[in-house]
Amino acid sequence: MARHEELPVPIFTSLEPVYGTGSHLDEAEQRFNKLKSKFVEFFGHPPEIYARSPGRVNLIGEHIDYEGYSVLPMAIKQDTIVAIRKCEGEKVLRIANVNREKYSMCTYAADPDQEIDLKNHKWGHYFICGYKGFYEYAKSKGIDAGKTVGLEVVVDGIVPTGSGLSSSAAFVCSSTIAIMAALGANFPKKELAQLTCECERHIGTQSGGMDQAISVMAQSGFAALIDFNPIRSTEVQLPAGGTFVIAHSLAESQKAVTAATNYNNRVVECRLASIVLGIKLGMKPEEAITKVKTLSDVEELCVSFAGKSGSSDPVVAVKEYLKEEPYSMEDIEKITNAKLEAIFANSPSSLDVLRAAKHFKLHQRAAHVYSEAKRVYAFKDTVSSKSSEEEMLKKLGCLMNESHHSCSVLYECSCPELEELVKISRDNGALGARLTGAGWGGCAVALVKENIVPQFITKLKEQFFQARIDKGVIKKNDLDLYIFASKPSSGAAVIKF
Ligand code: NG1
Repeated sequence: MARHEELPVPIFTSLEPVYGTGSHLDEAEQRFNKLKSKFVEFFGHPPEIYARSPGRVNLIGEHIDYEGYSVLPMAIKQDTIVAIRKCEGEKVLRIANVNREKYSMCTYAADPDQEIDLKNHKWGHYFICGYKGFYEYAKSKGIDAGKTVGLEVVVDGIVPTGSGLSSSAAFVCSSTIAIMAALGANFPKKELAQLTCECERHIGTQSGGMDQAISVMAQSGFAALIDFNPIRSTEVQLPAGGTFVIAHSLAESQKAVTAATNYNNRVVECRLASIVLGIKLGMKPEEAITKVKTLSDVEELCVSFAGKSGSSDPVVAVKEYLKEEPYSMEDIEKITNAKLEAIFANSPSSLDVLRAAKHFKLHQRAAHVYSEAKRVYAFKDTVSSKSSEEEMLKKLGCLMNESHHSCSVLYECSCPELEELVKISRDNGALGARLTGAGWGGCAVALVKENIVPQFITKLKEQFFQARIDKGVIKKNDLDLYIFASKPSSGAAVIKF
């Protein structure tokens, strides 16, 4: 039997298979009805087809997907729905949003080769990522995508933006799948996961593939271990007595805007760390520069170095060969025998990083990546072990706490609001709590025993959110958008009524 990621995106004729029953279904029905009536209001007729893709919460494995390491996220119920209709006449893409006050209609030419104007950030750019991605993929596979046509589109997204819950991937994946369905194609889920990861890079971040992979491939009731190169997803059954509570720090993480100093900066630092390690461990500089792309590429060298002292931990090599003090550009160029601008000449977003950076922290970033990669497997092994549920939850909580410490101290992707939220979560009985997603704002995720979830949420509302309500940062009535318990939800789907 084919593994589920080999299968195409499921096509449903009703909402139950996606949203289950009860209040989730009622809420979804209302959203689909509203989306349809907005479509009629904007374009004068109903859509032909809908596609939806969820956001995700990453349970463990932060900032390691782009280094080639496995991660362990789960899909959440909040998703983005894209309603779409082809229009044969005009070759224009019209992208509207149910929330027209916040997101005004964006119009683009129906041209898959168009460049995205990164200097002029617009919400509709994420749809264009999917549009370009669809055609790039079709071309690479020799699939005839036919003549370009106009598209009318209305979007309804309820994954909070800038929250570390991957609203961007939910939007890019639902857009790509809607375009694919409107044009009569359906690619296997793992191909879609790969293509949506690549096409989201048109927005300027050098993202790994975690968010798109889980959004496309998630299965209701399970978290997933996602491996890369090739992409593969393995179901992970979480212990029933624990619940993951997600809370927003209310600091918005503007990943695309801060890419040069935050997200892409870390990608570049990891590349530099891996090149320096490669050279220190015996590679010729030219060879390291051309062959080594990620820390996983030099892991074997590091492990065999560690082996000399009876260890198998790559961090032993990091401690030996990467100094803790920040490196200047010149320090690194002395080791690489090449200008950093030359090494990154083909990557404009990396050149932006070099222009913005004062120095580079290689020891800390590599130590985070190697140790976090191990924690992902320790998490997976713990849930599949024979330990009692009590022990299992305790161990998972510890791993989450260690992950947060590493993100905060070594990777420096936390912020004061996240630190406060994590501390309050632990003080109120969380077995473990950590930032989730890229960080620098956005959400924290806490592992809480099922039986204390209501009181845990009440305490966080009192101790973290009340002061923000008093200051007018958020409205009391919106609190449930900012703190909620989450169970693993289903992945992407096409809906055709
Ligand atoms: P967020 O910003 O939380 O959606 C980003 C990346 C992931 C991963 C995490 C950090 C994108 C689309 N996603 O997630 O691939 O690297 O940061 O673990 O850039």
